[in-house]
Amino acid sequence: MKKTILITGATSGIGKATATYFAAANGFRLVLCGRNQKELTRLQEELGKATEVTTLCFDVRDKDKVFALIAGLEAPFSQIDILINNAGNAHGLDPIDKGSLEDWDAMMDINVKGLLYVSKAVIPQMVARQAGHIIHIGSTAGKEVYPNGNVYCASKHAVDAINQGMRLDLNAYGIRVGAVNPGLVATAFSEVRFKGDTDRAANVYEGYQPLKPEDIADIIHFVVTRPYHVNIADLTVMPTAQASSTLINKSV
Ligand code: 8X3
Repeated sequence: MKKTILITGATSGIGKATATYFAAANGFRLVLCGRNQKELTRLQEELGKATEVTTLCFDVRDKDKVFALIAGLEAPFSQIDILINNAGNAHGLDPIDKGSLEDWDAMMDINVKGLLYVSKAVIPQMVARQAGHIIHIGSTAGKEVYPNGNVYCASKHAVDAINQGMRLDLNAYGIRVGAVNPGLVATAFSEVRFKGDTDRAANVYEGYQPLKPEDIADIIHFVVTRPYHVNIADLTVMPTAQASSTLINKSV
């Protein structure tokens, strides 16, 4: 029987790679969520050749829309078996005394509060069925703090805490909860962080082999396809060239 997988932030980066990966894999139908209706529609057309796909256009910050659209899902998409909390962004890389309030709001609102809204919209049906799987896309920035990472790192440390807390609280219902925490992945992440400064963004991934979004999609698929008694609770993945947020070997 096919499982329904809901992916937030599905129109770019790790989310899009994960949607593409699961469409090609056997046994999954997709609920793709994102802010870009045009790209959602394009993905629905492309991936719809391989499996059933529906789309929900919302910003995870818009809690009314998040709850309304998820509640409005119809069969065969209404039972969400797997939730991938992927939507997230970095805004700026400034020392704490120079950071912008808008950037701070965006990171806390999207990475933390948005993740909570989507989770709260999905968890009750999982509790009722006493089954389900929630995977948070955290970050190495949720495991260590690096210079100028301040609020972004705080938001990802919050994801780490939410992952642990959710696993504790949903344990009684037999729901699997875990996180995948990537290090440096070559996506539009740095372009967003540096607000379109493509040279600065490209520099982040230059001189070594970063992870590709497909590498993370492959790992998420591994996590999802373990037997039900196996829960990957917390997985950190970095490029071989990366040992920490600040130590990258550019000679390998
Ligand atoms: C993305 C990885 O190192 O830019 O979360 O924080 S990093």
